[in-house]
Amino acid sequence: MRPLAVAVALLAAAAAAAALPPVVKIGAVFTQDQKDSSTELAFKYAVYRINKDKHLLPKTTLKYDIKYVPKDDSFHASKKACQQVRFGVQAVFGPSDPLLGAHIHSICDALDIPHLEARLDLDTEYKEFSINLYPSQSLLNNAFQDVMAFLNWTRVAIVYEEDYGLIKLRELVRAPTNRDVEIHLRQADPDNYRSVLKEIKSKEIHNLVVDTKPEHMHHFLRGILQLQMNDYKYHYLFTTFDIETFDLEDFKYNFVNMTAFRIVDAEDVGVKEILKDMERFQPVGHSILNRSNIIQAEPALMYDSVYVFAIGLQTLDQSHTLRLSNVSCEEEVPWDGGLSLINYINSVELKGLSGPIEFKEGRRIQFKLDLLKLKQHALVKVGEWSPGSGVNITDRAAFFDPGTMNVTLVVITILEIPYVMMHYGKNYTGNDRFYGFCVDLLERIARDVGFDYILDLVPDRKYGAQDPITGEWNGMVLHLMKHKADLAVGSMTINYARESVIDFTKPFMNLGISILFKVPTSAPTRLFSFMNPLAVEIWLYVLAAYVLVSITMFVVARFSPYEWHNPHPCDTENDLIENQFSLANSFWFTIGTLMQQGSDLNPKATSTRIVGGIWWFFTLIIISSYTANLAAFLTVERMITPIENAEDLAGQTDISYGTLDSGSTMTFFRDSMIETYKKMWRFMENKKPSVFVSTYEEGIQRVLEGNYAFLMESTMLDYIVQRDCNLTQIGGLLDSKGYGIATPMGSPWRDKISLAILELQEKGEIQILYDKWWKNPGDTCTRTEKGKESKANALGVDNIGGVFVVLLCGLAIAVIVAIFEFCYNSKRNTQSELRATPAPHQSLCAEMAEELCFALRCRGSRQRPALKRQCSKCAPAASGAPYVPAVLDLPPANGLRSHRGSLGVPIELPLHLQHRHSHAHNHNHGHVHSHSHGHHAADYDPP
Ligand code: CWD
Repeated sequence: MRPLAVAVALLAAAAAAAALPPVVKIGAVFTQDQKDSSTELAFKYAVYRINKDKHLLPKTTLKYDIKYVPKDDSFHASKKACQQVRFGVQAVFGPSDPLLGAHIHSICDALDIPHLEARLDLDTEYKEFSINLYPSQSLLNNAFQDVMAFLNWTRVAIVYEEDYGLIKLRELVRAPTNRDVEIHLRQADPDNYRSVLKEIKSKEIHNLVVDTKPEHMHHFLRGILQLQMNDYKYHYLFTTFDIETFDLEDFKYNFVNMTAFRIVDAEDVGVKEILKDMERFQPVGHSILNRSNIIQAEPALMYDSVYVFAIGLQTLDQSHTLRLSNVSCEEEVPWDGGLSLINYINSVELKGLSGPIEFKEGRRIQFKLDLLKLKQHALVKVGEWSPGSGVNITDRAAFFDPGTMNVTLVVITILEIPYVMMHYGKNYTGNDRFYGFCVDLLERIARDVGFDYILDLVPDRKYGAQDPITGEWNGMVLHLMKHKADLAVGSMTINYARESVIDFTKPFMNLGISILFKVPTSAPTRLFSFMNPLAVEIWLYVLAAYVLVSITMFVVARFSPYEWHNPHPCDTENDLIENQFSLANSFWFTIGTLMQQGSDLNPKATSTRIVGGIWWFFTLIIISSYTANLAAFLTVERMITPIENAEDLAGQTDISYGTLDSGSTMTFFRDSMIETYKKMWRFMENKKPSVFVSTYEEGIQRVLEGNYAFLMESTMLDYIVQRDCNLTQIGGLLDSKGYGIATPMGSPWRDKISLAILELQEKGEIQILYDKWWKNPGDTCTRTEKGKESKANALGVDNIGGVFVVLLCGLAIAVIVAIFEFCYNSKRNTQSELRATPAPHQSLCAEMAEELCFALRCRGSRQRPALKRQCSKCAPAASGAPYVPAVLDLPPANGLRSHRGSLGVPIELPLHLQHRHSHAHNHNHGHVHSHSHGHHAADYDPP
């Protein structure tokens, strides 16, 4: 008995250690059309591989039961699933159909049997017994959105096929808040793929998200070819993971953009090995891999799901016992081992065919998507996306490089000398018909970037402007917007309105708007043109200065005692003294010096000399300024320019002005917020007949006819004025802008051409081209330069106003000195011993008042008595003894004796006066001394 008991106990212990049963049954449900499909084969291959693997489940064998169910027959599918449950499966795999999948899942959920799926599940609710290896749609939508944002898509068409397509891609429809994306949604099936594509093409939408059924993809691709939507302008982002399995041969080498994600990284070493092994496994006539040994996403996910289950079992084996399920659909009693098994499966982390695998609540949260882009010869990996790090583009050039293949671009242009000109004649065909600056530039750019081109003229002969009412564009801009051309080359100005509907390269030339006008006629010679060097106000000021100085001279001389002298020094009886600066003489003195001729008059007093000196200084400056400017005026050719700048144009209506029609110059004035330009626009808009011209030649013609100013671009203006000496530029530039090569919005050529332009600029090639086409080797009109140099202006107050200030200051000083002299003299007089009166000295004020009265009384007269008055208070003792002024400027002569008066001023008295003088001297206790040295007027010695 004892050995038997021991043996039983050992067997029981062994049974407890082997937690997994030797056979674990699994079920798989496929739709009937999946019979022997790559998905079924991948499932079988996975089971085969796991059973072969001695490490994964060494003591357990997986045994599968496969059921095929008709599509759309959920009843049948449920029945088949129940059969598998009865069979004792520990997990159910599939099916991929969403409807059938939901039914199978409800059975598994009721019986606590793990359900492993690899299908798109749009139901976001948590399912306890489901493990889905297909990435959740919201994460996939994030991936698509990231790519769209990277590509900067602003107008997108989403083409979907399944009814649930809209729910599936709903996150894409909701544009991200930071970007303004216009989305057009269209449901399409093979019957209307073409019409939907046609509509998208007519709407000029070039970016498409394509979510069609994989089995219909070739129809869709054919539609693209039929509608010729297979050039570089179009970009298709496919939602399928299986783009590599489609035949894209027809789309290679034509630069159409095709992008998609793949979930199986076929370049991964581990994946490659499995696929190689799979290839050997596949039965004859059936294949898991396609012709190019690529596995589709569905079989790969099926393979991975079996492995996830196996690893779940393996981990469960380490701590739990897996009790076999013994449940049925009829009893509805859940399997008690199911919960722990699903939990172990949920925590599996694995690197499978579909990359890293991790789950959270049965949903796959870890995976890696490779971003593929069709290049010329093949689909290549250009980036990656994963839930944690988002999109990582490793080959940006793949999206923005138009390639180096021979591609022919349609280039439109407009005839404009010297940018684009045309040879007429049979000898010239194609691009050879055109020549000019822009044609040369295009040739160099095409060579650098690597494209061919067909140059053609824009039919409506317009650059392109937007109608402010309808909002419609015309000209080359419209052509580009409609993708009727790839490039627009010419004197095409880059501006805001255009840049918002088309793209521009970097500018190749800078310019601004200026005024073209007819050369002004020479001013007729005038009789009084000698007046021109000085401004009118200066002439008036000079006249005023002349009068002022003359009067000042007169007044100052009258007040200054040193300007009075005996006119007849030899006449000792003469008791009159004289002042040379009468009113007339004062005017004569100033005019004489102004005319640089001088006069006989010489000021003697300090005050009058100051007046004279400052006036000489004034005349020196005025005359030399006048002479210098007169020389300039005589050498220049004066022109009559009725307008000098845009403000002058705006401020008048006699001369009409206009611009090129539908060009950027016109829109500059139309859209300007500057008052002057607004005013000019109102004038141009309302002027009848129209001031807008359709060609700039017409504008020039109107300018030459006269009374018309043409507002045009400075580069063209330079070209014209160098060649036509009757035309000239008026004023400077009104704005600053550049010419660029225009492309349709989002064109891949823009950046390449910009680079080429920058390179040509740095090498100086654009300057060489400019010189070639602008600099006229023949007779260039240099009149403009001469005109600019020869401008001479009348001197105004700003130029020589200072000399008037100096003059006024000088006069003020002279007046002050004269007052000082006057006061000084009056004071001396009050103390003078020469008074012929024994009367007491009169006060200074009285003396000054008397002197003042006298000066004023003898208004214009040059003479006054030497004894100037019979003072009431100082009446002469005898018969009116004469008063002797402070200075009696008498030359020494025979019979004359010199005295120094009480002022200390030497005086020469006639002999007959000397007696009286000595009398007075005695009377006044002898303050006057006799001197023998004489004084001449010119040798005036100031006090
Ligand atoms: N253009 C213009 O508007 N005014 C001009 O004088 C010349 Cl020469 C041309 C057209 C302009 N460059 C444009 O792109 O619209």
